[in-house]
Amino acid sequence: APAPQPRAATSYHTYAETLAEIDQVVANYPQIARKFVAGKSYQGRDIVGVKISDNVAADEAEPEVLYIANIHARERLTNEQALYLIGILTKEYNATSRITNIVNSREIWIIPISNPDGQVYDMTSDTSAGRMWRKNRRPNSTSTGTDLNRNFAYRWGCCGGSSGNGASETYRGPSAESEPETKVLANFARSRVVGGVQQLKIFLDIHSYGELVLWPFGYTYANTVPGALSADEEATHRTIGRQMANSNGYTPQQASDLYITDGTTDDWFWGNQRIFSYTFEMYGSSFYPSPSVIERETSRNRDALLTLTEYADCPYRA
Ligand code: ING
Ligand code: ZN
Repeated sequence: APAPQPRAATSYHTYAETLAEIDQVVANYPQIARKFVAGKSYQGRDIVGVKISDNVAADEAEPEVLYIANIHARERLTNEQALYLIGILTKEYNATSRITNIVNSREIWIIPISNPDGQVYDMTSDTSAGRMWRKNRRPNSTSTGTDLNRNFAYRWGCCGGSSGNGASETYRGPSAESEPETKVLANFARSRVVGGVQQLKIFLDIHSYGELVLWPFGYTYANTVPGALSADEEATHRTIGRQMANSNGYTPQQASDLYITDGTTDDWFWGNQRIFSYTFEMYGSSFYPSPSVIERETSRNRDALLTLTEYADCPYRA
């Protein structure tokens, strides 16, 4: 019999609907899905994730992968992509061998809404075309909000593509990791260091839009970690990015070839934590594509996401 397919969303999930969906998944699949709260946003909302693995309650010696989405509030397809991934990994477990193998041999952490205050603000009062909000909702000296994807602590503010003006869409914040949401994500990654070894081998930050697969660095056109890794490892990092792009039809490139940025998630996860890091820019020519594309544009990444998860045991990352 064909594997049961998750029912695709027909409208964008609010924060509350996302939490309800997570509760439903963990109730339906308690052996392989567990809810976790990574921490709280500035306004006190839970930053919620789902861990998916066999023996999910145990911390097994399996390579780990972290997926995050909606660090930018208005990038509405990205939460749907995370929920899609949670859906296929659970509903197809013991039905599709590729997924069974992945769930049995990996620990997969998925945080669908990394910026809940911004997401709620963007969706409040209008769920079809939102408020075009990007940042978090913490007040600053001139305005509101820090761009969380400019607030990470690797070469923060060093090189361009972020702003010191609190009114800017790319405001980097008063200091690296100044924002509660940044701290929660970075602390979560640091918490996965067990016995001095980072268990997370792969990180993906899902954005929209532009149909791109990006990899570090953003702060420089160079692609090496100073003094660190083998040329082979650097090359493998890029090869995996190109392989995903080959699968989903996105354009693969180093982040700095799009534009120079500093303080992004990818640069910190790679430069500081030595986790293979990627950013997707999903489909669209706006942040609010018709919900009728959710099914097509999330299932489009099925193979890329499964491939990436499989690469968590890449020998360079053992
Ligand atoms: N674009 C990303 C941004 O934060 C990006 C592009 C991501 C550049 C990661 C460099 C590194 O500007 C959107 N749409 O947010
Ligand atoms: Zn974004």
